[in-house]
Amino acid sequence: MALNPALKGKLKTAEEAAALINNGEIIGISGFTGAAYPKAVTPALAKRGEKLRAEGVDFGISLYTGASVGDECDGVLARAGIMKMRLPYQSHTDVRNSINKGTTEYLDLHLSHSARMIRMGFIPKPTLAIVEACELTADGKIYLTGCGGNTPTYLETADRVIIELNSHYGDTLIGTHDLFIPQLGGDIPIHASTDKIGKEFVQINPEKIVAIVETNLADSLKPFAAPDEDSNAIAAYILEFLAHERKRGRLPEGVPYQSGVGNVANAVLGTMARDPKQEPVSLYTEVIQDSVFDILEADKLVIASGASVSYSIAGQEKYKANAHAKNWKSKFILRPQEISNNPEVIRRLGVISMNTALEADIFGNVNSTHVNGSRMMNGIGGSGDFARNCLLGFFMTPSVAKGGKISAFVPMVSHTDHTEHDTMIFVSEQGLADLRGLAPIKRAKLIIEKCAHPTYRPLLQEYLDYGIKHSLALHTPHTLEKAFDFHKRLIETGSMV
Ligand code: 0RQ
Repeated sequence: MALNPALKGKLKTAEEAAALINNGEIIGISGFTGAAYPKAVTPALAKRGEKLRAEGVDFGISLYTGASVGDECDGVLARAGIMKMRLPYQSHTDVRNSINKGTTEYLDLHLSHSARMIRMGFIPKPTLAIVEACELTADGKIYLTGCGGNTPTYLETADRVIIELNSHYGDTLIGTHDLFIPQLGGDIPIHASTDKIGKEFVQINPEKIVAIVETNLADSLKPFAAPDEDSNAIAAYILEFLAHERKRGRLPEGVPYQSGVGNVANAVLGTMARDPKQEPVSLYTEVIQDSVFDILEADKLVIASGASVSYSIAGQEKYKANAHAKNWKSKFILRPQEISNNPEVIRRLGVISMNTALEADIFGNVNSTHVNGSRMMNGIGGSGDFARNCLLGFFMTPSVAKGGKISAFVPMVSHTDHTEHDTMIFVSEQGLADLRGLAPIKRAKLIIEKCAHPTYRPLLQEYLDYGIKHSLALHTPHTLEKAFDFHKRLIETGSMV
């Protein structure tokens, strides 16, 4: 794919492109969960910013993404001390530290909301977009790499655009995109996970392109560890429950799955792939990970529709080798995150949703984001988009963290991302609690019995019993003077026990 001669004049080095970025710039980049983020211009920008700051010059930028991005964006910019503001999701240690130190302001947004808020001007529009592409035409057609993300909106709203033209994936992702920007009052006519409603490219005015930087760099995602015992146990409970629901006639065939990131999500999809009784699987999800290959190879994948393909290095090579050879390309649809995570579509399709909680309380509220109510972990990501609008929703977590010092099940969550009105089924390695149709006290009893770790069951039961005797009301019998005793003990003694 030689660069069109009309565009050759815009070729620059990463350093030359970074020199075009001003102090105070709002940069909207491609990238979603470690895929398709810029890898050359942002490290050059970090170096430039660091140098300017060492010379006493004030320099900082705001960074808008699709979701979490690699160290070549989040890590370098946070370490250089030039990330003044960040949205809508991150999961990088250095960004997290910068947020929790108060150096970086963070807008933790539902992933489906961010693009429209920017287009509407509720949040300042990006002044510059830096976008990874695998192909570019002289008339301004941009073919994206492994994510839809918020990229179409950043390309539409930014005044200037820098393209990282990355040859790593070759042409294997061309044709997998379905790019569609919804309009106020307009429909999103997706009636099945396989439906395509948009374009394979983003069209922009080519005059907006101020630099093109050629690269050949992989997404630097770590390989997945084999699922641990807890993840396998959680996966087994979920699959047993789904089989039970199907038998009772409460689970229609063919409804798609969303699974969050990480170990448990991989364990669930891996177990599905190995189960000879498993029916064909459709994914209407946000992040497509290596576990999709197990389903593909078991010949059980109908379609994987998502906002990104976040493959390990080995996974990227595997995809490239099979994209044409086995026509794997036809099994993927990459969408903007306001479509992959769209409440209207999630509800219409009846998605089965699986996400991980940091902690949950006995009455059914979930904290996905804040340790001890104040320390940001990653962000709500897409969990809220799916949890509130799915057909069936699971929140999964090991029953304890930090070697048993922390119980994932507490009297009252220290921060609420998903309210009791949005949660349905909790699962830990101890068991599964189906909360549907249960009033708060019954929920509490079931969560304590099925999901809490045996060490913490008596303490949780004690809180519930005390509340039933002493609370001001018996609908949700909290006693506020004791509601955070678990967290207070953790802060004072290092353990919730
Ligand atoms: O700490 O890394 O120091 O060992 O939190 O926990 O169990 O490894 O689980 O990596 O799946 O992360 C909720 C953060 C879970 C994630 C969260 C500590 C624990 C460990 C990580 P260490 P695990 P995961 C799809 C949907 C919100 C966004 C979302 C998340 C570390 O799943 O960000 O769902 N979810 N998006 O030891 C203190 C507790 C703890 C705790 C665990 N109660 N208190 N620390 N840990 N529980 C993706 C997108 O939207 C893009």
